[in-house]
Amino acid sequence: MTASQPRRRRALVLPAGMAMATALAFLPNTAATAAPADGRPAAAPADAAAESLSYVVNVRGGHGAPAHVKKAIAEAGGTIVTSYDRIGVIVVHSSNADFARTVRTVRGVQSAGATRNAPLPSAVTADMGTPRVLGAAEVAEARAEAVDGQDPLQGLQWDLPAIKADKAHEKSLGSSRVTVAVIDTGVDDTHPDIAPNFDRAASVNCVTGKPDTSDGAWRPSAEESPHGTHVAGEIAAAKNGIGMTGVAPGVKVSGIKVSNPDGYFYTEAVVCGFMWAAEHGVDVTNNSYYTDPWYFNCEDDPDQKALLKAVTRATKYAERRGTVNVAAAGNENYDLAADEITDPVSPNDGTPSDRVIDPTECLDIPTQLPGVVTVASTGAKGLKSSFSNYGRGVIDIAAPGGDSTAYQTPAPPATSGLILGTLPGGKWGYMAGTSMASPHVAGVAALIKSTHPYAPPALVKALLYAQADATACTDPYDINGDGKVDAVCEGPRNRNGFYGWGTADALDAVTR
Ligand SMILES: [Ca+2]
Ligand SMILES: [Ca+2]
Ligand SMILES: [Ca+2]
Repeated sequence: MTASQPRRRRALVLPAGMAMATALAFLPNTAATAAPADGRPAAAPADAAAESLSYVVNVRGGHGAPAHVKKAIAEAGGTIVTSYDRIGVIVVHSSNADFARTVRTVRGVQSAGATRNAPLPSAVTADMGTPRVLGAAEVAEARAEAVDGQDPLQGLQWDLPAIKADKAHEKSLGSSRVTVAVIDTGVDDTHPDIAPNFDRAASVNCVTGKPDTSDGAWRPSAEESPHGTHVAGEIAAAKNGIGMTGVAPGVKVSGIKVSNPDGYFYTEAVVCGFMWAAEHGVDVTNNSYYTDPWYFNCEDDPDQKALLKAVTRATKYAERRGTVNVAAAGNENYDLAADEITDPVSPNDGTPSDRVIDPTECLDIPTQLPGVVTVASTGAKGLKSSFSNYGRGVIDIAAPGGDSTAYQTPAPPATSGLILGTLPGGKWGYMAGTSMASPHVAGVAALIKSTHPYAPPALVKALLYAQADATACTDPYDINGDGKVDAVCEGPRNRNGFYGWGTADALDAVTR
């Protein structure tokens, strides 16, 4: 099966029996070439001027767009798609190549920028790999070895004991009054492990930047990525005697679909997603992606500045409304605290070029935004995953996202170093990435919220960090064993660049 997958989805597909030589492709310097969608054909930027593009226009929040701004948007050839008045973010389509430059000069417009380089709708098609679907023999073997009181596939989930979730479930599965929203490629709520815990009221399709609440609009199509469905199962697959068990199998999970059919996560969709979560009682959002088309957004670029402002306002609004936002740190083995990084993939819907940026000034959205929980990935040995981004003062916490089985081999009965999750069509399968680490932290945050129902986001985050098990730097870090150091960790055992405050702890979340 060939699936269209988001370019910047934060999962890697690592074959279980990956040979060392092949696995090297995931190591530093070559990590970018191993990124999921680098084979995507580039759209010609010249096309962009001729066809309609999408923009965000930021004005002062709270009162709605002033009439003269609306008029100026229309005069500049823009059509307002929707307006998030509380945060002062207006989503606009325009075919005027000078639209952003024109409206930036209007009184009351604080910033404005194109959210993409590809025209609407994008004609670019991705041809991507898929997760490794669990075979019938593997299911049968896992079922035969299943422990009493556990779901049949739980023996394959080494990631649950890694955060003491198995022990936690003896005390609590989490509260059905808590909802985690999966802001992602869509969620297949008909899956038998997701259906029992699905929150329809908190689910929506935000792909155009404007909520589409029609029934099932939150689901991925057959051609779209299973990524969001995998994430949803990691968080809240039911403990129901079927399949697997999520980190917080007693909480609710919703699907907020924000990626378009080509797999791009554009700013207007992401803003819509956070606003929907904020206004529909969502306690925790999981964000296993970066906003396209820029891996890093620099404030000295007028377009990127507008995208940065729009998503910052939306995440802050959601947090003020009680939502803890959790996000994947990324899969390029970048040191996000370094003086500079060369980003070879942006803009990923135009013509990318090597761009040297300072990651303390140009931000990876949403994971580096203020208030967002930044999650690094660990493998089956509890060490930083070969691909995981890191950085002292940037990483808040670590959790299992898997790694090549050759680098970090799990103890039996688990057989794969990747992470088991749910897949559309009633299947289960393995994926790896910081995309898979973030949901573990979202699940633990949901357990904390279950234990402390009145805790505001700041307290949930404080408990998350205080309860995390301090994990000292791995030094030297030579994850592929070739004698060359692959990344350097800085900081003390309770606050360092690989693991932040430590490894997430599900047992403390339900008992303290
Ligand atoms: Ca189950
Ligand atoms: Ca602990
Ligand atoms: Ca090495």
